[in-house]
Amino acid sequence: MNGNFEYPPNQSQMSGSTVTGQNAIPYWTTSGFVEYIGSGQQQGDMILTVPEGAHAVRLGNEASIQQQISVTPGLYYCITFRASRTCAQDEKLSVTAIPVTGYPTQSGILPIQTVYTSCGWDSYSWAFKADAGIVSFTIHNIGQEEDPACGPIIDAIAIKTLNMPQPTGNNLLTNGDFEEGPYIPPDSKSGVMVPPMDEDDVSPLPGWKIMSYKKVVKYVDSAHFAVPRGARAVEMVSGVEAALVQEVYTTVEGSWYRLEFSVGDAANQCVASSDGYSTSGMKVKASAGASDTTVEVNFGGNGGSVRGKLEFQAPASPTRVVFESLGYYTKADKSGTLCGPVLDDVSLVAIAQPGVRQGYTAGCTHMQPCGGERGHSTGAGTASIEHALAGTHQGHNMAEYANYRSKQDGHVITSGISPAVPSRSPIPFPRRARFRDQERTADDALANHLDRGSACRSGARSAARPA
Ligand SMILES: [Ca+2]
Ligand SMILES: [Ca+2]
Repeated sequence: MNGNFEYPPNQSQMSGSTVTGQNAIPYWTTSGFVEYIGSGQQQGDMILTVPEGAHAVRLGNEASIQQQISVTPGLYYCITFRASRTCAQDEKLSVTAIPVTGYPTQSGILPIQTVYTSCGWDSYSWAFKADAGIVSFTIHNIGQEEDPACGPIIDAIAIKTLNMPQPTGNNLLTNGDFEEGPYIPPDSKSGVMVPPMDEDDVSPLPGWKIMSYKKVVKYVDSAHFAVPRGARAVEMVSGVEAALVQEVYTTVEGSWYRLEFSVGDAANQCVASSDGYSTSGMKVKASAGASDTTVEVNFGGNGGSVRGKLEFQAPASPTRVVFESLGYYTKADKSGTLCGPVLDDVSLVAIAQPGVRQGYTAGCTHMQPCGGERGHSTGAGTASIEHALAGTHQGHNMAEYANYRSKQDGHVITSGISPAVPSRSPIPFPRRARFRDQERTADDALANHLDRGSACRSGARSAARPA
């Protein structure tokens, strides 16, 4: 309720724009230094804007807003909200959901330092499982800035039930078409960020995890982006710093599988490298088992997609399927807005062993008789790597690519996530710390160049059930 903060506060519990009573804002309980911000409000020489409507709240150091929401026990829920930075410091938000029974607490840390849209505010998503009929939901600014008023502005908080699609006989992957995911406000022209998460967190993108230290992927809709199939897909906006991962537990060690996927151009003029010069295309690396392939798209920022395919023998089970963008891309408008290739329509199916391989005689299982009756000869070495995109140059492997990029523009390209570690179930996710040393600063610098003047939204209002 009042998730967009348009119901005005009780003026007797206000001092100017500062909230002085914890129940001043209808339906919310606040603590710490919270301000009720009006669009156009002046702060020093800066005019504040709000992400939605005419009002929002700003959370100072250690400030929080909290609301009890009615949910159905056992179901999964996804919260979408907008946040904008008002200062340049590193900022993080903590979100928690605590059932009335007090246990278990589910929480997440959302990194909001990097700005992904040209207007300065982004939509973020976070998901939880309802463990009771009433859950206390809190957004807390854990920042410790010198200026206590230097906190993020929060607005447009909405909640939706998250369906959990099941794998089918035609696809061993869950939610391979990305049709299930966070609520995207219809007036949001720039999608919704899906943050990195730990292994046991509920993912806003059922089936998929975002592996990163503090970078995101963007969930986009066909109303505002070119989507390869259906109404939703994922835009990979963080280069190799964020990987989209799914563990498939139904694969059998030694059996053969085919991974297929679409890599697209979102028709958002994503045609520049992070230094603003035009790029010759965007590359996505797909890995499964011990095999990988790279697919490139080059549609000039006008939309379009190609299919990628990877046939591989599972060296272990579960099989980890990993996608990552191999570059940092920005829009052609010189705004520095980060963008990237779109991933959609991913499928994984069991296949017969494709031909007899040189030096590879394993793989005779109850599912896959020896001999390769499919007759799909692919030459020596590891599993077949096929590029669906004929006529474009072949993908670099990561080392070659890093070398290539460092020569091109001096970027530090870090190594990606290896899916090839053959370990037994469950495969531990790499710790976030692994990414800490790989942090790169160029895109954070980019964020500081953003033009915050242009609008991220059209006139329509959110239609979701407000939180
Ligand atoms: Ca609002
Ligand atoms: Ca889709």
